[in-house]
Amino acid sequence: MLKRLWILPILAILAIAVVAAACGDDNGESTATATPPGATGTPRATATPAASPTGPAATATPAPTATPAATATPAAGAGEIVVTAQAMAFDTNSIEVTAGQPFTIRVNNKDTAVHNLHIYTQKGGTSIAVTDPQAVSPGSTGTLTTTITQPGEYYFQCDFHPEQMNGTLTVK
Ligand SMILES: [Cu+2]
Repeated sequence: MLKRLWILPILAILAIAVVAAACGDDNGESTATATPPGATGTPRATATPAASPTGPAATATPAPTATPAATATPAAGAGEIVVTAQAMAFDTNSIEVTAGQPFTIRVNNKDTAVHNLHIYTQKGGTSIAVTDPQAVSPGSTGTLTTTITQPGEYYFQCDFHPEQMNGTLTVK
């Protein structure tokens, strides 16, 4: 009788344990399955937008650095016209400037002869302006700065080689 009395509670405990284990497994599986989609989806969505703002902010920083460089380039070349003298010739026979605005012509003498650039009202006309110095030595530069208020076509030449080196200065 004693042995049977011991067995009953043990069987009951085992039965309860099996049911509890079964329920526990079901709860564990259902809970585990439901949690991942909700939990995983939310953090990922939050993480993506957080990373994106960081990227554009870092890209925007180098942009301001590029702006000053671009602004400096046009400002330096705005009022100056460069003309090269080489092989007894100017590299252009046409220069255009704006009426009433000061302009500078820089003559780079890359030749072995002396040159200059002289502006006249017309060929054989009245002098308006000439480079400083008036005789630009080989390998050096001369500059001419003036303002012409009257629009029209003017004449420029090298006084040392007027037939080979000349052109038209247009004032608009
Ligand atoms: Cu010349």
